[in-house]
Parts: sequence; C-alpha cells; structure tokens
Amino acid sequence: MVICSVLAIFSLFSKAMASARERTFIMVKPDGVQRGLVGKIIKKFESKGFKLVAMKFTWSSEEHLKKHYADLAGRPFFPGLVKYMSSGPVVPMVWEGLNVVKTGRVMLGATDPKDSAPGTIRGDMCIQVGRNVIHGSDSVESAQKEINLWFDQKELIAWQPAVEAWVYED
Ligand code: DAT
Ligand code: MG
Repeated sequence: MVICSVLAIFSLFSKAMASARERTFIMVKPDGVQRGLVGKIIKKFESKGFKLVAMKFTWSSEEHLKKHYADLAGRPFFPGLVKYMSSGPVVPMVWEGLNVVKTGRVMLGATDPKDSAPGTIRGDMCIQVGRNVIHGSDSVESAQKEINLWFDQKELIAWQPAVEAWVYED
C-alpha cells in the first residue's frame, strides 16, 4: 500500500518533470528576419519564461525546406512556400518548458494573420498568410521531427537558467 502510494507520487512527479522538459521548434521566417523582428520574437519567448535550448542563423536550401514541409507537398501553395522560405536567412530555435508546444502555437496566433488575435506574434506583426513571419511545431511529435531535421544533438544545450525556481512552483 505504502509502496503503491510512493510509486503513484513518483509517477505524477516524473510526468510533471517530463512536460516541463517539453520542447518545440520555432523559426523566424525570411520576412521576419528582413523586417528586423528577430529580437522582438525572441523576447516574447524569453519573457514568457521558456528556456532557449538551441538557435542558429542560416540560409536554408529548397531541398531542406521540402523535407521540413513534406506534409504540405500536395498543396497548391507548396512551391511558393518553399521558394519564400529559401529566399533569405532564417532563425531556427528550440525552446523548452511546460506545455511549450501548445503555448507556443497560441503565442504565434492563427496561420492566417487575418484570423490571428491581437497580442499574438502573427496578429501583431504581419498581414498575409504567405508572409506570416514565424513557424512553430503543431505537436510534440512534429517538434521532435523538426528539431532533428534542423539541429544536431550536440547543438541542443543542456543548462539550468538561474531563474528557474521563480518560473516553476516545483
Ligand atoms: P502553420 O504554419 O500555422 O503550422 P501550416 O502548417 O498549415 O500552418 O502551413 C505552413 C505554412 O504554409 C503557413 O505558415 C503559411 C503557408 N500556408 C498555409 N496555408 C496557406 C495558404 N492557403 N496559402 C498560402 N500559404 C499558406
Ligand atoms: Mg504547420
């Protein structure tokens, strides 16, 4: 009985720890870079309390972007999407924290900026769906795939922010 309770508490604790370590893939798109929005976008994730795990500044190839957007290969906008995404440098990042995938999507706002709420990144910083400044993973599974596509394991930095105890209650 006592052992069962201890195990139950331990399992709840490790579940909470696992979701606190959830990771998402966020990328400032070429229009976000060209328009000088990189700092503003990073600031939103930093001030929310999420932890930066990896980041780079890179100009991606059409071939790589076709892999990133493989799920959308059949859509009519796919060729234009790949061309736009490879038209300039981007800032791919990995952010970590409790429910970061879902919360990240909320922070981005709806795919089409005309439907994105004010206060969200897309709601405040762009106008058209084909120039919507930022990408964010839509599930934990796609986050994992996208992180592996854009980063080597050694580029994911293990560190403990000094403020962590002031962001999470336990
Ligand atoms: P999201 O980026 O919100 O995950 P998605 O995965 O459905 O949206 O599409 C990927 C990107 O493709 C999106 O950010 C912008 C572009 N896109 C989506 N729908 C589009 C459309 N109807 N016309 C033009 N571009 C579109
Ligand atoms: Mg998507």
